[in-house]
Formats: sequence, C-alpha cells, structure tokens
Amino acid sequence: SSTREQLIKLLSHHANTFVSGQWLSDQLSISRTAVWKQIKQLEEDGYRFESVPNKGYRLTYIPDKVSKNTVYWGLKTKSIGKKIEHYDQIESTQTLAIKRAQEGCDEGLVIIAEKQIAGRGRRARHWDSNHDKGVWLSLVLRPDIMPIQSPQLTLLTATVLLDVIEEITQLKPEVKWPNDILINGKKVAGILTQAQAEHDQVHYAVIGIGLNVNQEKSELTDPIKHSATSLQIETSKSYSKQLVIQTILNRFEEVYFNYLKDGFKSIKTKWLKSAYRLGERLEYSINGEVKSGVFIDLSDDGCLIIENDDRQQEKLYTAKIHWF
Ligand code: BTX
Repeated sequence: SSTREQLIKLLSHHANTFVSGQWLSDQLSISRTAVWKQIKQLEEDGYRFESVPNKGYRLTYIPDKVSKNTVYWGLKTKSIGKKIEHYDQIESTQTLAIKRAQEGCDEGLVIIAEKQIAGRGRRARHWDSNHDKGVWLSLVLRPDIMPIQSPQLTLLTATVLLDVIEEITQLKPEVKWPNDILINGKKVAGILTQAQAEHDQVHYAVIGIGLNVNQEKSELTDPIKHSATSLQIETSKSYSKQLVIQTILNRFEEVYFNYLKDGFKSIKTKWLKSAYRLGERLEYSINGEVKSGVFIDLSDDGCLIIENDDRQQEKLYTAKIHWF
C-alpha cells in the first residue's frame, strides 16, 4: 500500500499517544521532511492532528469529506477511479465526463461532485442534485463491445448499485427497467448511460450514477417528494459518502471486468432476480396504440420482453410502459 495509507494506518493505530516524526520516518523509510509533507497533505484533506514539539503527532480526526485523496484511499481498483476529478460544485459530472472522453482520457476516469447545478436525467430531464446529500458521479469506459451492446452497461450498473445498496443497508432494492433503482417502490438511484459509437466500435461510454444517500424526508421537494427516497429515509441512518463511492467503484470494476471477459449472461440473471414487476401484466403503448402483456424476460440487447395477449413475444425498446 502507499506511504500515505501506511501513515494513516500508523497514526490511527496510535491515536491515543503521540508518535514522533523520527519514528514515523523510520517506519515508513522516508525522510522526516517527507513525513511532514504527508502530514500537511492530510491536513489539507481534512485530517486533524495535535502536534507537540519533541513529542510528535497525534491523529485527532479523520474526515468524512469526499476529496480525491480520501476516495483514492481505500480504493482497490486497477482502472476504475485510477484518476479522479472532484468538484464541490459543477453543472453536471456527466457533461464534463463526456468532454473528457472526447478529449481522449483513459478508461476509468471518474468525475465526482458534491453538488450539481444542472444535474440531468434521460431526455433532458432534470436530476435533483443541487445539494451535497447524494453521490453524483460519472465514469468513463472504453469497452471493447459492439454498439448494440451498450444498453447492457446500464443494466450492469444497475446490478452494481443493487449489490452496493444491499451491502451497505441490508435492504433489498429492486430495479425498474431500464435504469431506476427502487426501495419500497420509490426511486433511490438513477443511471444515465451515454455512448459514442461508430460502425462496430464503441469509442466511449459515460455512465452517470445518481444515488440519494443522506436526504431526510423533509428535504425532498416537489416534484419528487412522493416518488423518491434515500438510504437515510429508508434506514434512519446516515452514511459516509466517501465509503459509498469507494464501494461503488470497487464493485463496479469487479463486475465490469467479469462482463468483458464472460459476457452479459450472469448480469442478466442477477438483474432479473431483482426486477420490479417481473411476471406481472403491464400496459404499454407502441405508436399510439395501447396494449397489454406480461413482462417475462430481458433480451441480450437490454430490451424488455413482453408476452402479449396473442401469446406473441414483443421486444420493447423505448416504448412507453405504464407501470401503474
Ligand atoms: P431519468 O430520466 O430516468 O429520471 C429523471 C426523473 O427522476 C426526473 O424527471 C424526476 O422525476 C426524477 N428525479 C429527479 N431527481 C431525482 C432524485 N434525486 N431522486 C429520485 N428521483 C429523481 C435518471 O434519469 C438518471 C439520473 C442520472 C443522474 C446522474 S448524477 C451524476 C450524473 N450527472 C448528471 O448530470 N446526471 C448523472
């Protein structure tokens, strides 16, 4: 692990006593000046120390503030989040990530913001994120897949969020096709995938994740007051956003690498296990005609498969579904 990690570890293991700069420099095999520089860096990231001449340092506070460095610390990934940009405030992490992707950034770049002034959902819908109570991030991928497969990335991300939410809260969320994560029927997270492709090649895919974490019920405002929820609302606990972000990135990389190696099959199985209203009757409209049928499966290109009243299967792309 990095010098920084080792330093934090040493300091947190000795939080009741002072440790000298000399002792730290011996333990870490770096100079005393280097120790001092690391401590300064930690202070900038919100760590606090008591320091007494001739005695040394004592760690008094570890921040929950999200910063590049606090997210790097604890990240187990090889490529996802290897480079992070973090902003207190930004228009939209998605817009910036797309810009970075077009400029040619490497796979794995993650843009994180505390607040988004112009967070967005699909089809120019608004995403409520002009406050620091949620995780708002976008990540850049350069997958070697066919353009027709890119909707799979949304479904893949959904399974990652299902796992992460379950791991953190012990609740069992559901996924509502194609891109909403629900807890008790209310939307806790949304996913926005935007890909750029040509012929048979995906140049980049940017995955935007919005997860409501620490909002209280009273903080949800119109128009999402009755349709949205947060981890805090569902469990009456607040969560370290830093930890939530690390858990998402660690899990994402694991699932994504598996997907590139072994394909979509296990994701599909997993997705179907938590699918909202699978096996139930839905109404949908295609070209203005209202039909109904049973939601029976998911296709490999990410469509809903419906068995209609004539016992025929229909694949729904962006048809409007009336979920009731
Ligand atoms: P969507 O188009 O499926 O959902 C948008 C709809 O969800 C809105 O019309 C509104 O009804 C509801 N909604 C808005 N804000 C929230 C919220 N905070 N919680 C629950 N429901 C809400 C979903 O689009 C995809 C959202 C992706 C958001 C991420 S955040 C990081 C990245 N940057 C960015 O600008 N977008 C993505």
